[in-house]
Amino acid sequence: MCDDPSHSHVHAHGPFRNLGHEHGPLQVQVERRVLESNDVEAQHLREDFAEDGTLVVNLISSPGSGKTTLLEATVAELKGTLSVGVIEGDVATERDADRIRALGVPAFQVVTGGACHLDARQVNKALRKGKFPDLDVLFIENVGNLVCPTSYDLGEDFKAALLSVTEGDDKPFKYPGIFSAAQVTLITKTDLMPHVSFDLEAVKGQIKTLRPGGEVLMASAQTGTGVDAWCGLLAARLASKRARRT
Ligand SMILES: Nc1nc2c(ncn2[C@@H]2O[C@H](COP(=O)(O)OP(=O)(O)OP(=O)(O)O)[C@@H](O)[C@H]2O)c(=O)[nH]1
Ligand SMILES: [Mg+2]
Repeated sequence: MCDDPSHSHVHAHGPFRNLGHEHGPLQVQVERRVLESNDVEAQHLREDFAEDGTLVVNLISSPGSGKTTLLEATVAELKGTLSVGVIEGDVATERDADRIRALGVPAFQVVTGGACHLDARQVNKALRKGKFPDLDVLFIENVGNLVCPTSYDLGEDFKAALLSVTEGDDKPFKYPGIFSAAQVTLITKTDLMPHVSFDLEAVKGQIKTLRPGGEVLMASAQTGTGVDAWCGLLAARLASKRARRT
């Protein structure tokens, strides 16, 4: 699992992939250092976000679960009342950032060129290069992957995991790391429920086991159902962050 540094993705994508002794002590040490230095950078970001009173949400899911579509629906709903910005992470293309910018919302695309997650240093750079205005809410759409992004703190207030009904009800059992790290899980594409076999109770039960007290929301960005509850959660979390600041 990726949230154990000794099983980090680094062996697959980092400069150490050819060391030839997977999970050997040297590799474990290197990976631990990578995660430790990411944690330091993330802590700086978290302090800056706290000072600015910006709520930061790290969206994580498999490719195609509906992160950008949910963001489109979310920013359309929030944009009149809150200042919203988006950092997009993808292996290639500016497509997702273009989709957000088309709605008149500032977005900066990080192209990882192969890496399967964003790290705190990339977020810091994106904030500087993106020239965002003062933000109430910053969304970070991570690279589509249920494993790698789990270990990387981006200074966010919370991770939100998305699970679409089309990708199977076994995912919280097979990829427990992200569903235990995420304070909020959004079950997406609920408009497709009548057409797929998806054991909602089993999914909810497993998420509650992995993350007692975590929130599970249902949403269809297509029909708009559940988007208001999601936006309500964001507004409440923003208000409580601001209240803590004062
Ligand atoms: N029926 C239905 N389709 C949806 C919904 N949300 C997203 N989709 C479709 O699912 C596909 C993928 O959606 P995206 O929002 O691009 O998914 P993503 O998670 O951002 O994908 P990556 O950025 O590649 O990881 C698109 O064809 C969307 O139109 C939904 O609520 N209902
Ligand atoms: Mg996307």
